[in-house]
Amino acid sequence: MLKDYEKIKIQAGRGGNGVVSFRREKYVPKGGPDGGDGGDGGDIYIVVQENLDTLYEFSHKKLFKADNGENGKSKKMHGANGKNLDIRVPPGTIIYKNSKLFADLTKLGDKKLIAKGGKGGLGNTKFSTSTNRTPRQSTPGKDGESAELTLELKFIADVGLIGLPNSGKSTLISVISNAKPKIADYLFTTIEPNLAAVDHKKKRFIVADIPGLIEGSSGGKGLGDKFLKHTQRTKILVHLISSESQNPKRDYTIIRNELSSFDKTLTTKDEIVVISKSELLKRAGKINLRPDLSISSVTHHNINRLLDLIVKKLSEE
Ligand SMILES: Nc1nc2c(ncn2[C@@H]2O[C@H](COP(=O)(O)OP(=O)(O)OP(=O)(O)O)[C@@H](O)[C@H]2O)c(=O)[nH]1
Ligand SMILES: [Mg+2]
Repeated sequence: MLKDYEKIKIQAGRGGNGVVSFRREKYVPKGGPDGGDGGDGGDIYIVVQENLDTLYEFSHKKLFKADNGENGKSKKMHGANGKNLDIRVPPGTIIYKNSKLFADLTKLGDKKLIAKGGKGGLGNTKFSTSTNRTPRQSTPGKDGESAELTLELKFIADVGLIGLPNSGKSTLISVISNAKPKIADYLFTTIEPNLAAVDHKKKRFIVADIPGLIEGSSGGKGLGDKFLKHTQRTKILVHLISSESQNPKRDYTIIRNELSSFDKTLTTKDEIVVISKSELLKRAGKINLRPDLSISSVTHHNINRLLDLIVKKLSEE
């Protein structure tokens, strides 16, 4: 299962305690205070990393803690600070902290402090005054910040590949990228969205295969429309309609209606309308839809033209 929505808990490190201690040296019976401060608790950061396109890790690990600071020591020694913790998420992760939108991280390397570690406490050295040279006071470290996070992943892809089941989306991906998706002559072969990187004429773009759209998806039919959120950030849509269809225009309208029910702005995205399996066209006869292009993933007819068109449109965005 694609993991694109998870809840976790985070706990930044607690500060170490300050300590009460007095110098002990030969021939100095009453040494002054020498208790050191506690170290600060570790902070927690959210970091965007490459090669992650799911929130899978967060489906089984639910609690993330940064290290506590060490307590202070005698000889005015400061306790060590707790180590910070980086929580690594894929590009396109939206983070809610205690149910409030905290950040929408889209770029590799983006890094944000999400929970501050507690301050270390003060050792008794800090309480020494002219009137009190033997303070027995120190303060405890402070708790680190804790929070509940909701992580929601919306893929960052350039192109959303949409179309009814069996329209040839996965086959197209297998022809234009190194991805090896499952391909078969039945509906819902692909059950979750996949990302594939396509290199064409020194340009690279990311395509997301959005499976499972059928009439009624927005009402929960089939796989439902939950995967459509992964098209929201794409720059363009490539809409495949099989030449084998009895009624290509109807196929086209079904998908457009589903897009519109999910999110009206999806229908304003730049779209390339493609008739797939074009080498079967002769048999299928005339079709009632004017596509931008007809392609065949089997004979490779117009595949390069499709890629050219995608690159051109992406450069116009
Ligand atoms: N003749 C011909 N068949 C094709 C072509 N492209 C795909 N097919 C066939 O069409 C069927 C469906 O292809 P898929 O790529 O699995 O279709 P899909 O859109 O990914 O389908 P789902 O994963 O179910 O949504 C398979 O049997 C493919 O071999 C093509 O260009 N020509
Ligand atoms: Mg498929």
